Amino acid sequence: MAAKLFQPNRPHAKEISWCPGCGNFAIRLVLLDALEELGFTPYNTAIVSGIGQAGKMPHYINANGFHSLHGRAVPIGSGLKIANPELNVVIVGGDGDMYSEGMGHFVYGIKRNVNVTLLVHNNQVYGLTKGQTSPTSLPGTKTSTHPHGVLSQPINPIALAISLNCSFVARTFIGYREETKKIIKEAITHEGFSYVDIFQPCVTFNRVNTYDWYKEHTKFADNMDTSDIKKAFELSLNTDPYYLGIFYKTSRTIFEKSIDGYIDQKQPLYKRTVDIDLMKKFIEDSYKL
Ligand SMILES: Cc1ncc(C[n+]2csc(CCOP(=O)(O)OP(=O)(O)O)c2C)c(N)n1
Ligand code: SF4
Repeated sequence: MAAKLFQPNRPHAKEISWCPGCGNFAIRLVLLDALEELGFTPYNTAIVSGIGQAGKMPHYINANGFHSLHGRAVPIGSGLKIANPELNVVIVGGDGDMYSEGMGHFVYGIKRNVNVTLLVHNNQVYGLTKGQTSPTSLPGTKTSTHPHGVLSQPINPIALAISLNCSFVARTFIGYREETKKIIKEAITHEGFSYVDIFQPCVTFNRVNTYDWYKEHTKFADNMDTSDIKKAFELSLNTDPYYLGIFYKTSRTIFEKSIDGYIDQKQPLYKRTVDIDLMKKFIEDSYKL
């Protein structure tokens, strides 16, 4: 299906500033289709991003959008969802954005478990700032910051997320569009913090992890038991091939359902009126402490 609802109709919206051949184009199309097939509208959907090439996504989707600060999309998207649980919040970022600048927030997003979806465009390099080493760059890869090859070992975000009992953990490669769409749809409909790492070739700055490389080095795991955390962790450690698919799913109470603000009242925070006098008293009392 070619999604229409989420195609931007703003002036110059067609001027997407990604390099021809960049994997971000296909991720965008798959996401547009997924949102439309789930029956969402631009009004009840919000795309929140950090900084980077992937971070440009809110500009290219006709929905509510927030292009925030480097590494800060998870707390912003989570806050948005807490203020308005009626919104479908999709957070988007790059591997640098999420696993370097945003690593603390990635970990705490998983721990807090707000009902949002996180998509990480993992191209194993910093794209926007012209090819520096990222947390997932492979040892030996020549980058602008490591011209003789990356020295340190890469972060394994899938193993990390599973070890934190993340509510939904998946990895895919954008070369497999239909499978990616299915996984994204399942992540969005899952209740809890759902996380999908998407291998996305950066055709300009990463000459190692190309479309062909990902095809050769990835494989959908057969019959994954998504309830078995130990097995999921074991599969996540494999690097030859890197397994794709949904590794792990678990049902955890979401943050919104465990805070006082929503226990007695279901109305979104943003629709409630603020009692200014009560607020003043609260602030004054807190000064007295
Ligand atoms: C706090 C902060 N540090 C550094 C930068 C510079 N910066 C902007 S984008 C970027 C790299 C983004 O790489 P990645 O998240 O992998 O996304 P990609 O561009 O590859 O999609 C960096 C380092 C910044 N904007 N803010
Ligand atoms: S630099 Fe890389 S990630 Fe950025 S638009 Fe170009 S191909 Fe895509």
